[in-house]
Amino acid sequence: MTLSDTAADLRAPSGQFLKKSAGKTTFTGTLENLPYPDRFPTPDEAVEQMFTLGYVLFPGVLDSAEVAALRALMDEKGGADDDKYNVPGWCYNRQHVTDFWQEPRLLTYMDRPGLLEAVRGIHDPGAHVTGGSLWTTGAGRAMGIHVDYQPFALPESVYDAPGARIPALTSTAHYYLNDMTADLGPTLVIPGSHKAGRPPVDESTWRGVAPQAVMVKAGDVCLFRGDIWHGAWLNSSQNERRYMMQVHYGTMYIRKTFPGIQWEQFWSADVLAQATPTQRELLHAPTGM
Ligand SMILES: O=C(O)CCC(=O)C(=O)O
Ligand SMILES: [Fe+2]
Repeated sequence: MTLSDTAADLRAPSGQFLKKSAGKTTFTGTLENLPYPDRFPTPDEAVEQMFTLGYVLFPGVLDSAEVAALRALMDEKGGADDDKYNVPGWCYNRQHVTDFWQEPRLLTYMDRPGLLEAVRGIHDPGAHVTGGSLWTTGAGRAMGIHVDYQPFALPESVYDAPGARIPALTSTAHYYLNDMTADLGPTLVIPGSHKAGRPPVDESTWRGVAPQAVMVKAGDVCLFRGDIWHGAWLNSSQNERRYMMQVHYGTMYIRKTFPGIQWEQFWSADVLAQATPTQRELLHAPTGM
């Protein structure tokens, strides 16, 4: 398959991508798990793996009390009418924006030690939080293989060129708030697939590598590049819900989905009072070199 016959239809005349995937990209093969780490990675190891495999697992970022608090916060934001999140013919789907500008209880989830150094290692100068979501999904939910952000096509050979270092412009930290099982619909990641340099088109494997499950424990985090091919396995449980938080990061060339903290009129007094200097830096909208 060449770039021209697969990715061309996904591009605007300017050469920029318009879509995250095309055609049928749902993975229905045999499910295998990503290797579970035997320890917390060092920042250098994490940064290196973000370039080679495109994802890193961080065990035990949250303790059990923090997992319970975050789940409770998600239920609180969901409100009393739980039924409204049941989408007829599909699944329970409750997703709220991480409202960093008005919710001080979210501040603690953007700068966890070890994870933050990895984020800075791949996005600096100017690594910042660009958005996120609090997301609870139920039985029947699955997501086809896609990229989150791959702004332009690159031939695969570029990634293998000696000395090449293709930057990740965006990344996402997924905080899992369940002990994951296959029937809860784990996230799927194809290791190394950011080197495809394009979104998937009518395919759910890359170079013969199948998607593998992020089979982690509650409180673990998976950080992955926006250009890696990923999706989610079917939630085949009777009535079990998967609780997950996404925190999106980007380089300074990526816009935020909310006003930067320098525009204080949009921010709550509580957040302004409680944000640490590091959190302020991450919440600041980049203003240039
Ligand atoms: O729910 C998941 O595990 C994957 C979510 C995802 O890939 C997305 O929101 O773009
Ligand atoms: Fe995604």
